[in-house]
Amino acid sequence: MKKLLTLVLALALVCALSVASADVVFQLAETHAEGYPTTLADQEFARLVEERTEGRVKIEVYAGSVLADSENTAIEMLQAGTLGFTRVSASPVASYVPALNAIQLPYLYKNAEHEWAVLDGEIGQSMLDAIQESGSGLIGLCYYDSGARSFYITPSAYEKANFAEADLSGLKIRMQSNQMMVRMIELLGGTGVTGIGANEVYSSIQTGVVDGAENNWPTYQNMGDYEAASVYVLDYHTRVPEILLMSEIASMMVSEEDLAIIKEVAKETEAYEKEQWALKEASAEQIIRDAGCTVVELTDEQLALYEEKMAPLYDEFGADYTDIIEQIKAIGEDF
Ligand code: BDP
Repeated sequence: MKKLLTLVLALALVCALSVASADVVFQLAETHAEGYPTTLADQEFARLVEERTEGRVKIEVYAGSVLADSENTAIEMLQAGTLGFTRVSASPVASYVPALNAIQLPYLYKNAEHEWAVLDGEIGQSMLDAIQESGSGLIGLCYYDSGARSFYITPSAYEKANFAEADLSGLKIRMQSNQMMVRMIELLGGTGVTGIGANEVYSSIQTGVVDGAENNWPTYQNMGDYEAASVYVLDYHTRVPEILLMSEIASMMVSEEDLAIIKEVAKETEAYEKEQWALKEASAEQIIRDAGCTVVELTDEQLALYEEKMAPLYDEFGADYTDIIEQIKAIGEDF
């Protein structure tokens, strides 16, 4: 009887242990607010991971920069293994994996279709692989749409500069934390200011720390920046995708089978995010136009000036990736 009891107890312990070790709970840090396309996609990713791993892997999504005050902090937490996942812009990731600059050079893509043909093709996959192989401690899971970025400034800054000539002399513009982006604004005559999170841009414009920033319609609207800088100059300089990242340390805490599920499920959520993106892009533009902001459309000749002035970035940041850049341009011939 005693033997039987011991056996039953031992079995119960093994079961409890295996249940406990099978259940891993990770956190995912997101900069954007609840309801933003990337947040919705993170949540869909978390839901599918839990469903497909039958509860072995759980992911809790924290929106609104709650877990990390900047995307760089989130990336460093992933490297340290104190955070499992984050959704960030590819721009700060390039500071850790420079090859990523090759897919976010200015005027690289003809349109969104061209960009997605690249991201969903061999080049996109090779960039995700490069993140993992770079020794950065990061795993790139998939891309999300982030449209095109353009400059926005206060009315007085708009008067001060000459946007028709792509001359931003005298302007201080908040840029993402990426040397290439800082250099981009210098090529237009302005000064790039980094170290300001996307959620701090509004107050930085209001207090005069910067004259403006640059972003897509949804972030310009959702962060409320259009209320502080009401002139949006549509130069569409870059298309910088979003990236969903996993910590390499976290990846060691799940089975190979579950890691494969995580990677597969992430890719599946791209389509969902793109749908949400299209809806948000349209509604954000509507809100901004209805608010009476000045939306400046540039002529093809004016756009060509921006492209020309920013062209040195191809040599300065793309010299090691000329093959990839040429391939991207070649893919563009179909669009
Ligand atoms: C937005 C991206 C977000 C970045 C932000 C930025 O979605 O990840 O934090 O730009 O400019 O478009 O920092």
